Amino acid sequence: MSVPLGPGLTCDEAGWLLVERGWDPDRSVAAGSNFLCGNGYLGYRGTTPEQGPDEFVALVVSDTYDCADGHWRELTTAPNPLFVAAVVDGETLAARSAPEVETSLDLRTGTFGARFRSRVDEAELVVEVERFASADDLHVLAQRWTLRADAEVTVEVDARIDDRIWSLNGEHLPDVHLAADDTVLTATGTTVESGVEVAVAARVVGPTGAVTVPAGGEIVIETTAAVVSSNDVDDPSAEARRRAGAAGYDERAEASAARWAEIWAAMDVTVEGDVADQVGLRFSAYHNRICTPAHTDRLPIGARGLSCQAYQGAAFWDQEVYNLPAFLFTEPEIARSTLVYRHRTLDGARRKAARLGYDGAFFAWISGDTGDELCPDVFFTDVLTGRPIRNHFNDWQMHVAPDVVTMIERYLDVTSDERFLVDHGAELAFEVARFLHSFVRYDEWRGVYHCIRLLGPDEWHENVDDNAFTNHQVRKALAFAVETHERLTADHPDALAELTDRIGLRPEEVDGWRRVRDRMLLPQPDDDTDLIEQFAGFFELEDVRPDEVRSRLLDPGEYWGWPNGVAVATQVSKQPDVVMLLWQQADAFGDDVARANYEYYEPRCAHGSTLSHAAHGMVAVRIGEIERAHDHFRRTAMVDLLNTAHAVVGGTFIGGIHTAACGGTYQLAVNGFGGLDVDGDRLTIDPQLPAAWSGLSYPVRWRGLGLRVRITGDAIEITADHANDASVRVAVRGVELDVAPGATASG
Ligand code: IFM
Repeated sequence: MSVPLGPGLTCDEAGWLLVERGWDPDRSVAAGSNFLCGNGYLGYRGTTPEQGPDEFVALVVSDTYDCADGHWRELTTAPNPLFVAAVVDGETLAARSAPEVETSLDLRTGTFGARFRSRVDEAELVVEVERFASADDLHVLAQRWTLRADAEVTVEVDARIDDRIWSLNGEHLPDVHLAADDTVLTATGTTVESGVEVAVAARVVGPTGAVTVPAGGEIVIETTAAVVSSNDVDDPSAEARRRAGAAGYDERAEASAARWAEIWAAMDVTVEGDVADQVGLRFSAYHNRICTPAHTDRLPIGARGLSCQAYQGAAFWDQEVYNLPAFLFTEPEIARSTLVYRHRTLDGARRKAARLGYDGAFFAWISGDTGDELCPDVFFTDVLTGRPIRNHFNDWQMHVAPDVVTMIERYLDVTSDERFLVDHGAELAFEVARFLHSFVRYDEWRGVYHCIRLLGPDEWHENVDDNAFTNHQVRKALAFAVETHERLTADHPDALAELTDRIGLRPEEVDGWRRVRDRMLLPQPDDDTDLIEQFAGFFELEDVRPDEVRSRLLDPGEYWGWPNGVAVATQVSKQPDVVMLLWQQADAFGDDVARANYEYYEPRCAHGSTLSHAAHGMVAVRIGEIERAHDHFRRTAMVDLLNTAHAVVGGTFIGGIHTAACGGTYQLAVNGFGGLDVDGDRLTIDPQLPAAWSGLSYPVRWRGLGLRVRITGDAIEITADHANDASVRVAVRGVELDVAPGATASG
């Protein structure tokens, strides 16, 4: 039996298989992203083999940043090695025009499927497709294409590398060279500005050209393809050919499925009682994993992953706040390598700080392979005037810098990975502290430090002072830098001496961090209302709700924010800001403050970012508003499946998978409803499930130990892995348990 999720969209009862019936051209951007095959190295959109660039076919390759149009540096889309078309009587059999069509994604193995039925004269023809991006050999894609006919028919089969490429901003591979030897086709090209050679090879097995299919017969084309760039090896073309020819479809499929089984064993969360939530959660975990370049610590997690080139295949603050935490308790080595990426790209952040007149390192708002700022000064257009809008995301939205540092602190709390702190974390924290120290302004009259002229998480209100979220994050990051300095002084003096020497750190700098930490202006809850003001003067803005503001639009495509959008002079926010603070610094405020601010700010939030619902959901769980949190969960888990976000804003394409929502969904399920956290040297579990969930179960990997938590009604069961070499200490609703290897304990 299938379970309905949305128009045309269903899943199986086990919550693994997504199926879409029918063909809705309006959903083609979303469907291609949703049914993406990927593996952190490449992403191949969920389109059918006969489709072309005008239908958003894309093979997005990581580590191929290039600026082709002089404005946007983005990942390169490569020639399509999986193109297969069958032409009968001059007509291409196409899913788009077939009377019956079904596409699917099996999340268990990351396998895309398609099936469409067409009639040509007397013959009924069925095309079936199966495809995956190998989780085992990350350069490899494989596809099996089958055509069945119930009456004899002659078809012209065209299986090749399609060098027509969908690219958002300019042609990155203007000259693609096609070649073929006996068994393998290749396409090679070099990116225009960065000079990266990209090679795609395809081994096509099966009959091509004019083929007669007998009545009741079939033809099968199996393509094993590989993509390699000169950032991987010296001779990408030879390597791509080698990998494409190394093994056939079945062998590749088996190896990939085996790797997926390991990945799911580490991260699969099961929800009992609601199949839609189950599949939404798995869909999110799948995409959060395949958008992550887990194979390297050199590359970022893109805000749209590898589902298309939107947001340039680059990292925002989303990476640390949304994507990374989903790995903290499942594959902590991925969380680590994501932070090592920030360390490796420190020079880019240093260049940005210096360019803008600051010290230390100011992380790019949009960060690619070097850490240099990729966010252009101008990216939206005023739809009413056609004039460009200068948004200040790249120079004023500076909370990304302390956000990275506060996530380092969180990573250390969870993992106690001292080595990371010494080798990478300390330098990151010190360089960010230098930046923050140079950014803040001292107010002699009040004796406090301010953050002025900035942009907090709510992107519609630019040019504000003392944004509560930012000021608190700045203080936290500085406190961490000071503590780290003290810790290294005590425990790792040699490493500190080396670092101090290398970055030229002076003792008075650390004193300066202490001073700012102690005198930072920290917006506090009002004594009467408990409300924290989003930024200085926020409560003086017009107090209206999102619907009222929406009704003032002259054009539905108008940008709501800076400098003169409809939300700017109002208290309507694009996304949580104070609520974000209550999530990220939960311990800093009591439950009453959390409740008052959630109740005040949530109705004034337009949820104009897909980052919004997860944050609200986390705070709603904290204040015991579980059903409201569940509503946020559904909205964040289903944003892509139900295609509820805009693909174009202010004239800029921002479609694709919303990877932050994916990471947020996972956090809301496990750390929110599942109540998983850490307190010193013990795990804490304090769950609160939505009424629709009769059970929740999740795996945990923590400090080298493995366990599974199972919650049903009021019962909580912890089963420790047999392979553990010590007991796991867990506080279940405040009661401490020591669970021996292989044992199960109940709380
Ligand atoms: O980082 C986010 C931002 O908070 C809202 N706009 C989209 C960005 C990328 O997801």
